[in-house]
Amino acid sequence: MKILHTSDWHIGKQLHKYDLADDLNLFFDWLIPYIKTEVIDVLLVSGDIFDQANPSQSAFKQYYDVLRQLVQLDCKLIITGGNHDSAAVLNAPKELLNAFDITVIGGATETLSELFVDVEKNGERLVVAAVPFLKDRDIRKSVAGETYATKIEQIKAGLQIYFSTINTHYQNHYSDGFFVVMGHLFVQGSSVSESERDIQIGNQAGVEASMFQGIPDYVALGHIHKPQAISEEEHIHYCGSPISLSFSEKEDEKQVNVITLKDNQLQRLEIVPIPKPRNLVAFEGSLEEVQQQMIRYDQETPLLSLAEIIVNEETESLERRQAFEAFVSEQPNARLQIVKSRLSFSTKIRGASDAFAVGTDVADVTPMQMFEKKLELQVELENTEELKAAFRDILQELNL
Ligand SMILES: [Mn+2]
Repeated sequence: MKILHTSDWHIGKQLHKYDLADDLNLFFDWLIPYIKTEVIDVLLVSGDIFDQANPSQSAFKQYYDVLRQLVQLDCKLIITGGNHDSAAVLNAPKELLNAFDITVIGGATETLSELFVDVEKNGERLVVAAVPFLKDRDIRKSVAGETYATKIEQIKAGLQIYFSTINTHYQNHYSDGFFVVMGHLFVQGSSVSESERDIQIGNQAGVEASMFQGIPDYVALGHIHKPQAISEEEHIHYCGSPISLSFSEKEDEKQVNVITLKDNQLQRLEIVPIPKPRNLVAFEGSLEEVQQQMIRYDQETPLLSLAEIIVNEETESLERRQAFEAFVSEQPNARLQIVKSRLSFSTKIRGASDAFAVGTDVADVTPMQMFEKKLELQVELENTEELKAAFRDILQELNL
């Protein structure tokens, strides 16, 4: 039996308003024949199917188009919700998709047994605990008046209990199969990129890999976009997003993980690279330096390269600002599309300083960064740390 692990498709994602639908289509055009020729029996998608809780109509179309192609293959699909997904949106067609041998677990279920999927094929038995992204309320009973640190500890303890109950359920009901646990969460030891939403308070609520107690035969994680093994020995892996979703992922080699079973044991784990649909590039320096680098850029990929430009100039002047704006708007190289640009000055004119560098798009600023900037401007405030902690709690409650 062969299992393919992927995650974080983020259908509908735009990179600084540039639609990445073509990138995903190229991934799907590669994935479908791969599943067919390699005879993949089970496809696991560990969360963040969509980029938005309320996907656009074109995002839905892309999702159903790929599902339609997948159901024509003899491959069992297991899809879980991530922090970007709305459980209700993913679950809405659940029963219909079930009729096509697609299991969808949008969010935490009433009972743990509902998360278990038992797949038997060619004399092999695979047991999947399809754990979706777990919301705070799924794992923690909020206690009024507690401190921030204890809440984090509570989330961690809650996750630990949750996953150990999953292990116990497996041991009590299915102990002879190959056991895969899916999850969409931050497991400590992983390095993050810009595009993972600041959920569960960044890194602080990360859990240790030991939480899995070495019981699953493979842990198929989603949430972190950079592919990585958290534990080689215990087979705990992030397969990463199939396409680059932010400039911080520009160097990542994207992959899917393929697990081959023999006699209900792991026979082989393959890291299969995904062909790169486009380059994301960053150019930094003075305006002249950036101009030169951009003109020299000559790499060709199936899709247009997307550029981030960061211009640092010595002294602030209107003339430099205008030159920068003209440069950005003229798009100096046909192989490149500038999607993100920023201008900053080492020496500011007195009084001209503003909260963010010129060219900073409000979409690039997280709510937390915006709040911190606002606090910086309120010089008379003394309890800023408390305010930050309270603001973090609000963001967390709202799932932002
Ligand atoms: Mn994600």
